[in-house]
Amino acid sequence: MSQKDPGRAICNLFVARYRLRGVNDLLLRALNEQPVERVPVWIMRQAGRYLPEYRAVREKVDFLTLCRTPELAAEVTLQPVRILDVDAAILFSDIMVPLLPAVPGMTYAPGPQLPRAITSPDGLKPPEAVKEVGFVCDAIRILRRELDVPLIGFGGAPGTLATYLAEGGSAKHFAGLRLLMNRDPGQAHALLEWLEQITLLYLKMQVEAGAQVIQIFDSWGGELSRSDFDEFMAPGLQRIIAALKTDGVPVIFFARGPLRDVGATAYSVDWTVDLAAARARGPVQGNFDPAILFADPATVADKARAMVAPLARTGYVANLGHGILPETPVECAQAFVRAVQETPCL
Ligand code: 1CP
Repeated sequence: MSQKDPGRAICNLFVARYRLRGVNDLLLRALNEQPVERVPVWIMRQAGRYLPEYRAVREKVDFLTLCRTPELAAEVTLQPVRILDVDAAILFSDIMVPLLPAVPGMTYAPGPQLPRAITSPDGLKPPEAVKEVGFVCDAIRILRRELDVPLIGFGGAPGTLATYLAEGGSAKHFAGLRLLMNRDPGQAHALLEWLEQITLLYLKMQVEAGAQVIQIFDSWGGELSRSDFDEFMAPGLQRIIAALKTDGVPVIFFARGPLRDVGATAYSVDWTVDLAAARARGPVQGNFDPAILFADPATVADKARAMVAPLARTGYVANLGHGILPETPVECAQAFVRAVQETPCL
């Protein structure tokens, strides 16, 4: 990443302000490749069903009510910061939330369920309708007052959102979008461009409200061939990421499988990717296999130290390679975080 990268400018601003307030800015410094005393760590999907405190809130309200109520969304965002002592918070919401205005009748069970599969933006609301989900911004504003670690905002990549739309929700095999890309490439492009506009507006709303880092989740991008990814997905992702970086926000791009360059500040990689090779290309995040958190806490700590030690310098953010699993023992998540935080930098 070049020194002229605009993402660095805002990062430097936040770093300066945070130093004055004496709060934890390790994530911002690591993404910015500035010196760090230790590697920052957080956990993808760190607020969720593995935490008894989260389940207690969910017993009272359904998932969408939780997302739509800023005080509750802020509360469950804070839970893992308190319980695990992680170095970043991630807004509690879901990748499908910005599509609520356009897709009435969406429910969760536990993954998103749509009344019907959607393969075209025809007849749906224009991208600007995303402004109706302002409750997300209200949650961000509450969180910025409460937090002493950086706040990550997030969205789904257009391709991953399209995967759920084309399927009508969660599915066993996600072939719907790939079928559409072959059956009617023009319509696939139209759907993806509509989602690109929604995503950019939505992420900019979060930044304006106070999100300091953006992570884009492309959970299904790795399912595509290189040429399909390059043709259908990469240009839109590059436009979204370039626009956010111009606004001065560091962007982490998460995908499963191979690391594909889309101009991000940092790449979040899964456990099938060689971490040292990924780090050689630029700032990197990852890539502990969430299944290791099912070993005993001492083994978890040993394996966490083994992952972090060779990379213990700036430009690296420790995390899992994908979201934490709902059955994960809390003490193993805590052992992971603590082991990373106790590993000194080189
Ligand atoms: O029953 C419940 O309480 C709902 C379970 C749940 C939760 C806790 C869902 C439904 N979403 C979430 C929160 C969520 N989703 C966060 C919260 C912030 C955090 O703590 O990290 C985030 C970042 C997401 C993002 C998300 N949702 C992704 C991308 C990341 C990934 O893991 O790949 C995806 C693919 C989704 C879709 C989704 N939403 C919910 C579920 C169970 C799923 C997966 C469904 C499926 O693929 O079948």
